[in-house]
Amino acid sequence: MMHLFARSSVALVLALAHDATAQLVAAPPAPPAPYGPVPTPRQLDWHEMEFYGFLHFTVNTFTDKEWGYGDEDPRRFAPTAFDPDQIVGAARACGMRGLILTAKHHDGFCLWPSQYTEHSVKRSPWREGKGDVVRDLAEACRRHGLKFGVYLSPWDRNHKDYARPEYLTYYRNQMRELLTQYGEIFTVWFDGANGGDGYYGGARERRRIDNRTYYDWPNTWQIVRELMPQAVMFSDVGPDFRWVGNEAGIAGDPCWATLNPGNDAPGNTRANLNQGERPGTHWLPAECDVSIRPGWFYHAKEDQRVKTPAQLLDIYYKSVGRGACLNLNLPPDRRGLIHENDLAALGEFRRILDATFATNLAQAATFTASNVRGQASQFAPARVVDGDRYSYWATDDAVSTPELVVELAGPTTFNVVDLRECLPLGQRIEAFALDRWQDGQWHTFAQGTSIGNRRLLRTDSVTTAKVRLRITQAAVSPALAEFGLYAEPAR
Ligand code: FUL
Repeated sequence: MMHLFARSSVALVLALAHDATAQLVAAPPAPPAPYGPVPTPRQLDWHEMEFYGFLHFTVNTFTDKEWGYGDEDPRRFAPTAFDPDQIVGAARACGMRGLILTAKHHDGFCLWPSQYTEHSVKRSPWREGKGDVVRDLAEACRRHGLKFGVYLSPWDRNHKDYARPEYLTYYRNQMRELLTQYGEIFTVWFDGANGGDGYYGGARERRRIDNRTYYDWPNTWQIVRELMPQAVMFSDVGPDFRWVGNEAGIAGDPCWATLNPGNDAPGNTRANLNQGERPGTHWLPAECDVSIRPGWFYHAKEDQRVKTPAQLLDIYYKSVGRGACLNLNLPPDRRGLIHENDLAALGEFRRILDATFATNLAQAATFTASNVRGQASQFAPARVVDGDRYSYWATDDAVSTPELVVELAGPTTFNVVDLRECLPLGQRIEAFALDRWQDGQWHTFAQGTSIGNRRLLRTDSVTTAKVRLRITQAAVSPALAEFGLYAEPAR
């Protein structure tokens, strides 16, 4: 993505050379210097995904549990009509750009035929023990153009060696299997949960670990870096993206992409995960994980408790719309399919999002800024509607609180404002206000703080011919990549 960033700037300069109306300066001004910690190329790719899904599927689906004890008979895993294309198709249709499968949840049952344990699909009647859920879903994701990721629970209530050093070798061997046999993996998701008691090879006891030291995370993470360098890793505190601090899908307001993790570890954090921290030592943006149902696994008793399209939209605006990524869990049922009720909610959710974002009502507007960096077209305010998240309106270094007036073709009605910063330059803007022009004066209709990857503000319905964005506080001169006005369809 850094390449893309550089390429688009070069293309722009070349285009300007042929543009007689452009006000060219002798030497085009340099882009603003990046501020604070900035995202790596793999984090930028992840930010671009914005919305992807979780698949919680294992023996729990058949035992009706959320956390299996680890003594489940592998024969319990018996989907009757498993269809990876139906599952991945549902994810794609609702706009997800990837899926993360619980290859192994806390109960230790493996959805792939790991050579390191018999506690897996090898012992399941499903496909006579020859099946591989990880392979089927990885391949279906590729067929449908989605990225594929894995959840490999560090806590293993089945394994006899859990809590001893030997288990770490087992865990890392399994990680290597997943990262070498299934093609590209976009993320590895490290859960911080550990409830202590479990089957543990028949010991049936409580085992405690020190979650700061037991897993030796730096060396486990190094395996992922070596085998899958472009993959991003999740845990409560990264290293690439963080937990948002709740399982309701709601990012803080503000939600900064930076954090001071210190020596926090998964399952043992003091940092402000929900809002992030500013200034922060690390670029560690938030992921909002939430299930479409009350539980993470499928339970028939929750068939009538699927989140409504309105609830899903609210989550979308409070996760993606606060600069985080949304990881929405879709639990396959006992057939091995996404249930009809979930499909119906997702379909309506997507229909509303598509109708909302079909037309940027500011696309044809005239943009006038109080300051443009070096007065160069390269940094002109119209860059905010060129559809390129790596081109941007920027100001001179000395100007950190500029204004942007957006003159629309005529009176226009909208209720969603969409903003984005140019992330390779860091998170720069700290507060902003939005005004509408009415009866010869400006009236403030919305205010906010963090923007980062994306800020969506759902407002009362506004009708006006002129909007003003005021950056009221910024650490350094802002670099705004996108500006949009949208109208949600009438309900
Ligand atoms: C939690 C786990 O304990 C849940 O079972 C689920 O996997 C969720 C995503 O993370 O910590």
